[in-house]
Amino acid sequence: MIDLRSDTITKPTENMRLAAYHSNVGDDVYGEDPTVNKLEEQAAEMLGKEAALFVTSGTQGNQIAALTHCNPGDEVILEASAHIYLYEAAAFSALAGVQSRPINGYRGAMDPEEVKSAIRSEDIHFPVTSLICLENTHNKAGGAILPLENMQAIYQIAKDRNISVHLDGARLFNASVASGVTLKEYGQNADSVQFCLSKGLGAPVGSIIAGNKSFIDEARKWRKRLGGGLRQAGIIAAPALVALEENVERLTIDHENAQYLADEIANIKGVKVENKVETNILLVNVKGTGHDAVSFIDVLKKENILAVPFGPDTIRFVTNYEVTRENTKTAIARINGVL
Ligand code: TLP
Repeated sequence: MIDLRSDTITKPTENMRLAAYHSNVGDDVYGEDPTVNKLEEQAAEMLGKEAALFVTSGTQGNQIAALTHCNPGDEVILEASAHIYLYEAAAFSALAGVQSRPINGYRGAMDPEEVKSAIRSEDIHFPVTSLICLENTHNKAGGAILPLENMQAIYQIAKDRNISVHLDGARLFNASVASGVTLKEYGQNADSVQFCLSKGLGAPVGSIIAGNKSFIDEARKWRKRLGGGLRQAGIIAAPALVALEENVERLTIDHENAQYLADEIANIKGVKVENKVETNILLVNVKGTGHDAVSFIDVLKKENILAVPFGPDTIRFVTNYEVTRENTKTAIARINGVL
């Protein structure tokens, strides 16, 4: 089976399993888990932030950020195909009680001028704009990298209006490795940053949110309220430390494999790559095969290839460390075989 559904499917490596086995643990709700503390310190340092918090998932990290930055009834500006808007089961409204203000982007990037004009002025009829969310890399835009200048422009606008910026950096390491922009440079252009340990980095569980100390103190309280205060969490923080140590640079391999798939798919009749492949995600339009996304995925499944639908006629392939170059070649041969 060649599993291209997501980079979330990666299983912990032997080193991760060994690290979990040997991890030094304590009760993290008391702040006494040395492995969690080490992970949080290291993650904060990598992003150039004062503090960080280990959370159970990317979704939980994004939601804690909204709960911490916003009050119920506030408005949040985000890109119209942001993960937070499309794929978090409306948690922004269900949990934080905030209203989303979506803005169409280009390859996941919002036009700073449009962001500026979406910020609410003082008016009895209007909600308060308290947060702007960015996503880098942008999932629905096919792993697109937000240009640093775009982030800088939006961050400046936000600061001029005293609005917070949250970066959903579920795949921020992919962006950094591919663009050469450091995590700190990205981190400087957001007040809070969430990144996932359990995607391309390969850890079994968890995400980080980072920000200044008072933000993280409050976020820690929200994590507790949401039932995310874990006890001997070092057992899952230890593999995450291995992921940061061993799996960052190798993300380039996933990017090369995605590019390889895109180049080969370009030669196959009926299928068409929709996005410029910058990282590890590929959006493939299957309309020309006579199938829609769901039925083409069934065809692929019979060939032992897994993918997810990403639109009526679009399927998504995500490369990850379980997928070798040999696998990508086999996938191409199988796709060629059915078309
Ligand atoms: N994305 C998952 C699915 O939910 C679609 C995937 O397979 O890509 N932000 C972004 C940009 C994400 O892509 C995801 C996960 C999350 C947040 C949420 O992370 P988790 O799954 O850890 O809650």
